[in-house]
Amino acid sequence: MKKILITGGAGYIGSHTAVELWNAGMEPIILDDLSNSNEEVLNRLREITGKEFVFYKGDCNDSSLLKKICSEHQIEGVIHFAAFKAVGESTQVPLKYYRNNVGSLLILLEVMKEKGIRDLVFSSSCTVYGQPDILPVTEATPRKDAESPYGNTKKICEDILVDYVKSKPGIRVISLRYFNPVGAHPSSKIGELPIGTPQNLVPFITQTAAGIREKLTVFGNDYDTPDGSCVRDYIHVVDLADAHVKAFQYLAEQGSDFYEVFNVGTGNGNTVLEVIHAFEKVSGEKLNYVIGPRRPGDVVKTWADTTKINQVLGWYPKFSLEDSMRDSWNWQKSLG
Ligand code: GDU
Repeated sequence: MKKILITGGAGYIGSHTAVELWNAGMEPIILDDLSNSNEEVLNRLREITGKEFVFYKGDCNDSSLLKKICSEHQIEGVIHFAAFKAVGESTQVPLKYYRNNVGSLLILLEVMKEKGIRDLVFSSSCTVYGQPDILPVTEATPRKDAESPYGNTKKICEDILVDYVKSKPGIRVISLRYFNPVGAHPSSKIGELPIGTPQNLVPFITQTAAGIREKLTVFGNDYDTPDGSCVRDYIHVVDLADAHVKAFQYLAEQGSDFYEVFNVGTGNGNTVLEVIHAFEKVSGEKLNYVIGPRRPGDVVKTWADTTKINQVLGWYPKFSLEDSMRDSWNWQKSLG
């Protein structure tokens, strides 16, 4: 069985990807420092898959640990999720973000070179597009200056990968530009575990409905959108996880020194108010929300053109926005 190292494999997207890799006949080897997760996730993965995944607790910047993992397992590919992702925090402590997010990629690439590991899937983000001039966003849409150090780390990592592949190191790389991941595993055994007050919309919605937050504030309803609230492309995390499986299957058919980027979204944009209403419909809960001021730095509207990933990887999303809201809500309720 092909062994795939998943850095950040105990995190939100990483844990769901571990399940989908296993379902597709690949064995995930998980490395995570548990800075945004916990060991219970490993138990949950065992409950879902019936398999105890190999787990290393540690930092992806630790090259000796990476080498140790690669000498203990014949790793054939890597998915590099491990990164800090809080946009606001990144503006306060940018060096922490550059060191962790950019530094870990450099170390990982060096270890991959030394150990002869060819395939890498990198977690990028639609944040690299900023507010696009034309919608939907294709992979050819020009990237914009990043709005935050976090966003800049994703852009820089993409640039590093382009330059590195050009130097002909013998590797094959796909960067997946995620739109907004939401939802949880339909088993409700794994999902997003935001630390402190959630910054993202859907965890804030579910925590409000659960009574943990008093009310949700909709950040603006006077934008140039169908109902005035911002538009995003919300992709179910299991569909997103499946895109990583398809990416590996595709990489296996490519020659050396290959680099491609793919958008991963549904191809549909939804407003904040539409998300709230979808949540209310599937949960049967009335959400306490108010309209507040715009959030500085918010992109007004963005959604993906998914033609490339549909045609090239044969990947299509299976879950709807309502499925995502149902699974997010069931996950929230499972937390008690
Ligand atoms: N929103 C609210 N109220 C909230 C939280 C969010 O109205 O309490 C709105 C936002 O204004 C936005 C939408 O909900 O219109 C989605 O907001 P999120 O914070 O969930 O997601 P963003 O699209 O703003 O953020 C995403 C990723 C980040 C980062 C960012 C870059 O989740 O990790 O990549 O894009 O812009």
